[in-house]
Amino acid sequence: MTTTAHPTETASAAASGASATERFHTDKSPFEAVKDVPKERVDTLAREVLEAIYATVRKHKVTYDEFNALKAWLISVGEDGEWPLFLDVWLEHVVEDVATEHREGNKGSIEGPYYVPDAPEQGARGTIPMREDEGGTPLVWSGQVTSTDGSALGGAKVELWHADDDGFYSQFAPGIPEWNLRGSFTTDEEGRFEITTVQPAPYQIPTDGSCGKLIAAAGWHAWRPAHLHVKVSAPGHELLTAQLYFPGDEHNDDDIASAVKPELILDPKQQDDGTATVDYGFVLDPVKG
Ligand code: MBD
Ligand code: FE
Repeated sequence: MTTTAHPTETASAAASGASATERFHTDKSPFEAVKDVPKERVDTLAREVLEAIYATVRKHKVTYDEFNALKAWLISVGEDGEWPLFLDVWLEHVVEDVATEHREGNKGSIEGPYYVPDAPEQGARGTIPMREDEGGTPLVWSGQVTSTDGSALGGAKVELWHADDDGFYSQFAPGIPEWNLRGSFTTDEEGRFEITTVQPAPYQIPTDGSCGKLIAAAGWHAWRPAHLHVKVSAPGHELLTAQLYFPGDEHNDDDIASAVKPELILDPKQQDDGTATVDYGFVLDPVKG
């Protein structure tokens, strides 16, 4: 195994949960986007989800003690601010699959709870904001953004965010400079970019809150493989949200968030100077209609 040592400490669940919930409240207007959804669709979705739960209750003869534990647990997920974490870890992957199944270019992967828009602009070639003593293997990543017809997309935006070598995200875990390991890059006229960053470590979702309680009670693990988050956008094209992974990570096959796809695993080359280089580009689908 060539994975980096696992971090032993975790960010406080309440701190990152509260930040994730707060950010969701301020940056999105989720109800506005569905205000015209017909009653019939809401009825179908709500009823079929409930029916799936009824079937589970009957099949496994769920007891009042279990029902009350569920009630208490659901209340505590909200109190911990962990609804974004819960939904992104256990539900988003299937929504993402459905949302991108029509694409001919990159299909992508889940956004997760820790994206922040408007990261500092770095141009086509640059180093992501990081501390002077940032841990982790330096990674030089070059690539090209193209459309499905093969044409280069100059002026495309590549937003990159990822955890540090201890598995922590800036703006969510305390004590990390704002925008650390978050940057926005813009491709040159040939659609190319070159980003210098560090390889992130495998990541354990916060275990000291309600999601951790479920994981412990069910005997699961809390690990995600090391990953880079990206959003790639260009005028006239569908926004691509994706994650990139590293070969040999033991959690590529059992990601707690079920978000690894084989085509998203990088092929980095170790260089003699201790850095790793990797070439990986994106193909965006034009918006139809
Ligand atoms: C993460 O870093 C992440 O990417 C997801 C999907 C869930 C929790 C933490
Ligand atoms: Fe992540």
